[in-house]
Amino acid sequence: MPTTPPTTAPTLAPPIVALTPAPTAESGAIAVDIIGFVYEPNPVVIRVGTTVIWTNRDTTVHTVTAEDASFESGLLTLGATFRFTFTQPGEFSYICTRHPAMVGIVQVTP
Ligand SMILES: [Cu+2]
Repeated sequence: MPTTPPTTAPTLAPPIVALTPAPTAESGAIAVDIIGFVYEPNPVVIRVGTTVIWTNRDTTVHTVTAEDASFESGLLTLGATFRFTFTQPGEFSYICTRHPAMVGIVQVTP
């Protein structure tokens, strides 16, 4: 005789809810625009391992330069992008070397 199957129905696992940020061109990446001499959005708060992609939307050349020199975009012309993956938690400020009043912050949480 085969074993009697359990009479209770198996419990259905709750649906998996994807905790994804707003869609970007690349899954898991955060987009920051450089527009009107500001970084937008700013600051950005991300998890360790997240890639930030900056895109220059100005006709003026800008840079994305970490104040601790951990990343450096070089000169970004209109439409140019720069990406950096943050692998350490902390607060990282960056500037545009052409316009040092432009300051951005990336907060990286563990
Ligand atoms: Cu600039």
